[in-house]
Amino acid sequence: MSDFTPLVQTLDDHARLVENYLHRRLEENQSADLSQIYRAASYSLFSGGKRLRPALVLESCRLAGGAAEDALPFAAALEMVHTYSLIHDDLPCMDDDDLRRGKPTNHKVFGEAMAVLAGDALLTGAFSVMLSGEHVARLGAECVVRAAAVLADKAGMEGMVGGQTLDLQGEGRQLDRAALERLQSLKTGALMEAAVTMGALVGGAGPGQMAALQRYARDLGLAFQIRDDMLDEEGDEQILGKRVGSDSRQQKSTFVSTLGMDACRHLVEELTQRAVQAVEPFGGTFFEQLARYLQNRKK
Ligand code: GRG
Repeated sequence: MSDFTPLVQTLDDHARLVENYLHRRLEENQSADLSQIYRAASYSLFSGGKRLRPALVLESCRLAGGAAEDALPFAAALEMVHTYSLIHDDLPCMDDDDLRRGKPTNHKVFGEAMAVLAGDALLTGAFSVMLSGEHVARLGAECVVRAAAVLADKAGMEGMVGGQTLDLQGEGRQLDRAALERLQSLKTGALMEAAVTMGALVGGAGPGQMAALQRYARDLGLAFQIRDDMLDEEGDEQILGKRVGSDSRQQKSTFVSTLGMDACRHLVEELTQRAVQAVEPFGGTFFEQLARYLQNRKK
């Protein structure tokens, strides 16, 4: 039985760092007459997410030999993009959910139009954060542009948006394993891969480290999504902070509906093992602990 106390402490430390940074950035230039859009965006941004993606950015930077703080704007930007995706995913025209992280979804509080704008503002704001002059002066334009391009690609049509598109198209149809893996590698895996790639770029990773981290992120992302499907079936709504059973209500194929619960458990184990092996040669204790921790997560 592993002791995850040090890992949880590291995740908390990273979350605090990123949240303080986000608070500073959002409060910096706020015009008094625009308080409503700031309130709507902040409501979801500071509603208690696990902050896994920013932690992956910071730790990848560190693994590659950089200072984690140098990657902070990328970690914050990624969390902004992730939050936008959740706000839009919950809208009536998408998954139509009324609960997220134990709180009413953004559109339930601020209305649909403001929720759309809050998502848009977080997406575009992420690029303002990454491309700020101060940050470019510190890291150099080439590094910043390359890392920002990674997020643009992985969040876009050949990334998360593409995954969401396949998800919508798949409603009411039983997808096979290959189709599901493709869909989820885009919808969930793409941002995980963006996280390690941005962090590794800022840290100055060599090709071996970069490839290992990307392999890790792909396997971790898939394991994370399969676990998500399992929790949607057998999770506790109180702990998850969202409704369970939404996939079957919307007639969506999941790894559980395609493979069954037992096969999912084995697959998560296998993917976790593979993820751990990918980073082992680089002394990735944080990465190993995180993969094992997420394997049995309850939220
Ligand atoms: C609307 C463009 C667009 C995309 C939406 C990410 C996404 C695509 C939808 C969210 C719904 C969902 C179940 C996605 C799968 C990925 C996933 C498990 C997201 C939740 O990530 P966590 O658990 O969330 O890290 P927290 O709340 O901890 O930040």
